[in-house]
Amino acid sequence: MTTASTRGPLERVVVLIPTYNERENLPLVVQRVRLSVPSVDILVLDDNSPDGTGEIADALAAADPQVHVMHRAGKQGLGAAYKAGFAWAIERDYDAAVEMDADGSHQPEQLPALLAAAEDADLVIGSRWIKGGSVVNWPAHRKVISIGGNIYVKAMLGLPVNDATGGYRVYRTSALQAMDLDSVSSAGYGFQVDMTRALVAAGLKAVEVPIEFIERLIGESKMSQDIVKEAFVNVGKQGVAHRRRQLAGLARRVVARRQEGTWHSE
Ligand SMILES: Nc1nc2c(ncn2[C@@H]2O[C@H](COP(=O)(O)OP(=O)(O)OP(=O)(O)O)[C@@H](O)[C@H]2O)c(=O)[nH]1
Ligand SMILES: [Mg+2]
Repeated sequence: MTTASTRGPLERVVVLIPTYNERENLPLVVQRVRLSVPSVDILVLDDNSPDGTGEIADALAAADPQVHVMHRAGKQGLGAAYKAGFAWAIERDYDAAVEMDADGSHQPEQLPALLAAAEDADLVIGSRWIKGGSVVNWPAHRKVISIGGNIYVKAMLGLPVNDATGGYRVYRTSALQAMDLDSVSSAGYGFQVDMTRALVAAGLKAVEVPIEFIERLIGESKMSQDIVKEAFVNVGKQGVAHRRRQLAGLARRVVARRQEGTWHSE
């Protein structure tokens, strides 16, 4: 298990930016990251975007040695792209990997606050739903889905965070190595929840830092009903398993105390 003693300042950080049809957004977000935290590297994970985002990423990488690109065969979902990015970061001995959307929703200018919190945590989640967090330009139904989804997740899985679906994150690579990444299978929003569950299950520490999340201004959303459904069903299944384990643990404790003679029913 990773403990506080193995944490501390992050020397080498890579920002993972998954892209699918983000040709207009990518140059801007890359520039903002480089200006906000000049020491960090960037890895663009492009799933062969039909709009040519991959070529734009190549041009950015050619102009800046701190920008890298991974070209992937086709659209395989956010989760698969991030997992490939985590492996890339671990292989190259980065101390931390950041998850950041390309569409400007996650503001690079807020990255220093997330990185500072990561000095004493294994996972930092940029949170919309704690004090100081906010969402700009979301219609009421998106807020309801997100807040309701997070209440559902908390009730089912008992996770110690308010924004388990949030996708602006810093992971220590030591945590990514310590947790069971193979148990994380969801592709969409469920991926973020699943990652949080697996990290907490490994005894690692997740904290939240408030962020202002800004809805994308340019380009199309890849959010779909299927992604929401996948998250709902998976969290439900895991929630039942989680509560079952809790009940089994309670039953074991009752039996053990009875045997010790320290359990007295009223
Ligand atoms: N590599 C890769 N990136 C993806 C895939 N799906 C989405 N993305 C990227 O993941 C990030 C988040 O996707 P969005 O479409 O913004 O999803 P969202 O933020 O949940 O939806 P909106 O709030 O409507 O923008 C963006 O940078 C996308 O380009 C995918 O299958 N592969
Ligand atoms: Mg978005």
